[in-house]
Amino acid sequence: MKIGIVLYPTFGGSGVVATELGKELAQLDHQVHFITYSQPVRLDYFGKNIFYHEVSVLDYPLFDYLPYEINLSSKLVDVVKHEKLDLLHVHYAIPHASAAYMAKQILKKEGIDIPVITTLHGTDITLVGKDPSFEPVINFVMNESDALTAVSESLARDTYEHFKLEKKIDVIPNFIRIERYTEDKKNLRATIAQKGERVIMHISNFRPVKRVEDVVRVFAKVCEKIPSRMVFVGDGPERFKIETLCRELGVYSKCVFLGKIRSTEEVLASADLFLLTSETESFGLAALEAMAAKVPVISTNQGGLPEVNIDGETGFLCDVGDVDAMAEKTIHILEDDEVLARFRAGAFAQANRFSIQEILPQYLNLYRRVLGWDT
Ligand code: GMT
Repeated sequence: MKIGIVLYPTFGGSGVVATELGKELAQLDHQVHFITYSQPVRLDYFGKNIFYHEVSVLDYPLFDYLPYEINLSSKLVDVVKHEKLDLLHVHYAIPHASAAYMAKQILKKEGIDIPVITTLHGTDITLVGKDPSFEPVINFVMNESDALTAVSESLARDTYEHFKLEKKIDVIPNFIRIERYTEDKKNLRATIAQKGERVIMHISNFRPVKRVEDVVRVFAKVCEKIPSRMVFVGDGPERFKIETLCRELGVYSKCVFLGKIRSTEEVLASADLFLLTSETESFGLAALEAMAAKVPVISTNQGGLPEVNIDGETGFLCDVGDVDAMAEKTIHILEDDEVLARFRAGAFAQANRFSIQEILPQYLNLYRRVLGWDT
């Protein structure tokens, strides 16, 4: 198959999932064309089946807002036509699904029928898509997609609830490339923490939905009982506020801010526990990455997180904002080596249920169904 993958090239989970999917498809001898505005952060090699098409946006003084969607649609027409793609798989509905719809109509006029699969990732539905300024278009292009997938049962439910869908959503969970997390990693623990300290980690884009302030409050309670270090990975609009809160709570000297890191597996190998305190998460890929590194997770119980983090087995689920409960559960896991080892084993077993080997066939079966090749 010749597959076009449209994605955000950034550190967020949707870009990571889209890139890893494409790389695995290329390993299986499919031809994969990534189409976006810069080289995806996880596209760390080029092979015989991997191609990258950069969308450049024409700047013109009249434009206050760059017409990226139009440039993307034009690029999609060009790549589908000249690379003879079999299908387009777009990740994150905004603006990729509407750009693909426009390209599909243009190509239809030229006698080319290109199937479009839209994968919903979460904030494209729960935060942005359902806003009246996006809803009519997103509702329309979801219904016009040849297939629609969501990364969790929870996200599928949210989508049915907030939109007038005329089509079934296929739930295909996010996945993990386990070997990325099990290969020997240089242990950064000695550079991050002092001997005997536990390492607690948080990875996110530091947006309000992540409630990173709760991570700080949990850590401030935990480090009163457990010698520990807090490692923040990622960056975003809330980072300054978080650093300020660390100083206000007197824990700044025990915190390490590493910023954006391309390969989170390098740092996760040095963690003992992962905190994810989001208002909601359609899936929580960062939590699954932690589990692949044998790191138990304390997370909130919203959205798709209960489909990933199993309470009492891979970590614990707590109500949003309940920092007392999250601190208590964190201490429970970190204060005893045997308890920590048990949760590490549970986390790793769960990660293997979401391995790319388990999940990729679901995407391939969907592609064949959409192409009518499954007969
Ligand atoms: O908000 C983010 O974390 C970024 C966003 C994205 O588009 O990368 O993440 C969403 O997609 C990820 C991959 O499917 C999911 O694991 C995240 O849970 C989801 N974020 C939210 O729903 C808040």
